[in-house]
Amino acid sequence: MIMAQSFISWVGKWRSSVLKTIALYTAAICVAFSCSWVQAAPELINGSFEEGGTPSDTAVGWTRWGEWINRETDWKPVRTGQAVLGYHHWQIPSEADSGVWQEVKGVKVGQKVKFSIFMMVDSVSGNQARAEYVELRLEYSKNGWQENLAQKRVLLKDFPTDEAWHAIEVEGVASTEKLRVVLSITPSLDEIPRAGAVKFDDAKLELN
Ligand SMILES: [Ca+2]
Repeated sequence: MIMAQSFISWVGKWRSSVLKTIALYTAAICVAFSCSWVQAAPELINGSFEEGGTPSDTAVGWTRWGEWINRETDWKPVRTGQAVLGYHHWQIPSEADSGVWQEVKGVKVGQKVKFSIFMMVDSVSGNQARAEYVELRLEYSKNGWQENLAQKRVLLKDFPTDEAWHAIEVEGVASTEKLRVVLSITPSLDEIPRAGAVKFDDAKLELN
């Protein structure tokens, strides 16, 4: 009888120590992997443009349109890694815009969404024109059409040309579970020659 009781008590202690160990390991894994399954949130693919597509001047995960918005691996400075997205304003032949976009799935309706990217703008001489503006947009699809959820237009005329990276961003509240983040650049519409590059790096999506 005494033996049976001490056996039951031993089993009880063993179980509680096993449970403690499991709890400890779970906590450790949670810390190591930032509880990613708890906070599972969509992230942008290839936000630093490091992974080249085919051709290699495209960036994996990003669809581009228009002229001269290329993934560049020999432009300096980069903000992180080896690659940036570069807009060749001096080579733009028309007034059409250029840009890239990416679809994001798994957003919750009502969630606040922030799309940001770092930008660096070249200075130009007096008889040359910088690109007109950069626009960040959050879009959603409705009946097969793209609609704007939010947009931020940044005029480049007075933007700092201090060879520093500056974050620009757009925020909105999701009305659908699928969004499109869009980076669009509009060239100068002036008569004087287009000049100056615009560089982009480290696109990021934040949700809360
Ligand atoms: Ca990069």
